[in-house]
This record gives sequence, C-alpha cells and structure tokens, in this order.
Amino acid sequence: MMRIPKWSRTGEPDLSRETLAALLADEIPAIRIRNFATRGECASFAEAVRRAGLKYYSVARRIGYIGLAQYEYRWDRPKEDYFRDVPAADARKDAVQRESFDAVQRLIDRLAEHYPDGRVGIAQEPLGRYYAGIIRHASDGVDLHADFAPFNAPHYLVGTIDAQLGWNLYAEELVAGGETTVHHAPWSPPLRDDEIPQSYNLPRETVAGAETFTFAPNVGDVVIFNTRNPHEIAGGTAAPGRDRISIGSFIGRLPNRDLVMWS
Ligand SMILES: O=C(O)CCC(=O)C(=O)O
Ligand SMILES: [Fe+2]
Repeated sequence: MMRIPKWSRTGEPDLSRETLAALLADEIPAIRIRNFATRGECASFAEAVRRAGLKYYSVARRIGYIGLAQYEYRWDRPKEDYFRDVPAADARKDAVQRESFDAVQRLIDRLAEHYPDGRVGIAQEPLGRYYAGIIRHASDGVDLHADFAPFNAPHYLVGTIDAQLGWNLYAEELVAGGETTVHHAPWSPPLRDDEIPQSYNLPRETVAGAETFTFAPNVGDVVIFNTRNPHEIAGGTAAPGRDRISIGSFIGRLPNRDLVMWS
C-alpha cells in the first residue's frame, strides 16, 4: 500500500531557519514572507514588465513571460544552447529590475540569513551560469504540473539536487481567482532509461487522495513551496489592463548542501 504523506502543520509560517528546513523536508506546505516588497515597488515592477513586453509559451492557456526556463530545453536541445541564451535573458530581466528593484538578490539575501548549512546563490556549472528569475503573467491559470530537476533535467548540475522549492513574488493580483493549490503527493513518475517524463498536465490520479494547500498570491508577498509536489494555478478575472504578475525561481539543495537558484 502506498503511504500518503501528511504535513506536520498547516498555515503559512514566516521564513525562519526552522521553517526553511521543514519545507526542504516537505514537512510543511508553504512559507510566506509578508511584505517582501512595498506596494510602490510592486507597482513600478508591474509597469516595467508591461513596458518590456512578454513572450508566450505554447500551452493552451496563455502564459506570458520574460526570461528563460530550463525546461524549454529539456527534450531536444543541447545544454550549450541553454547556457548560450542566458545572457540575453538576464539583460531583459535586469532592464525590468533596474526600473523597480532587484527581487532576485533580495530573496538570496533573505534566504542566506536563515540557512546556516551552505551558501545561497544562482546555480552555475562549467558551461555557465543559470538563469534565475522568470517573470510571468498567468491570469488564465496554469495546469497541474510538478517541478523536480532530477527528473526534468537529469543531465544538468541542478539534476543532482535532493530537494526543490519554488519562490514567487506577486507584483500584481487578480480581482478574483488566481490561487495556487499544492497537492501533497511528491512527484515520482515511472522512469524509463534516459527518457525525461512529461511533467505538465499531469493526470488527476497523480494527486488522488493527497492533502492540499491553497494560497492567495497577495501583492508584495513571497510564497515558497516544495515544487516536487504537483501544483496548479486557478484562472481568474483581471481588472482591465492588469494581470497576475509574478517573478520567481527554483531553489535546489545540492549534495554539498549549497542552495542554488534557477528557473
Ligand atoms: O505562480 C505561482 O503561484 C506558482 C508558479 C509555479 O508553478 C512555480 O513557481 O513552480
Ligand atoms: Fe511550477
């Protein structure tokens, strides 16, 4: 019989040494850093994103983005292509952050204060530095998926991590909907040798019987959760000209205990 895991507590505790360790161990559903950014910082960030313009992923629901996602390269492209494309994506993100503030560096600094076990920084391997800090518009929602690099990116350094979290700062919110739901059913797909499994649009059986945690993406807050747990975003209603705008990345724990970030 499969064991159904249970979180040891519910709610949205603050970031601390103890809650960060518990989230890495998948013992709690989420951490919320309230007022990570001010209203003014979020408004200037959202405006800078609109001025910069977004690209759209080829999935059924429209997801706009600025930046680079490693999983776009997972099936049919060499690693060299990914690392070649990082500097241009960094430049687009840096242009937005220059007009508002540097959310990625602020997050690294906050994590480092609460992580005595190793260093905290953007992931890097001999081919180059990873991209960290994807900006998203997701008013239509995002389908059930899981993010865990040992399965998604086995040939990259980040494929050696033993725990994966994701953080997002919400810079603009919807008038209704847009909640994120995390299902406590750590993703363990059947692995056939050297095949990278489908991680998007997971079948509902993947999460059947699991406890769930749903949170609201409130402006100014960062929410961190364990992205090996399948998760989804509800679609919602945006005020005219507004969207569900976030910036975030993954956080993985390497075998040497360092925490590394990438998107
Ligand atoms: O925007 C969110 O609430 C979650 C986005 C997501 O899927 C992730 O960070 O892995
Ligand atoms: Fe995700």
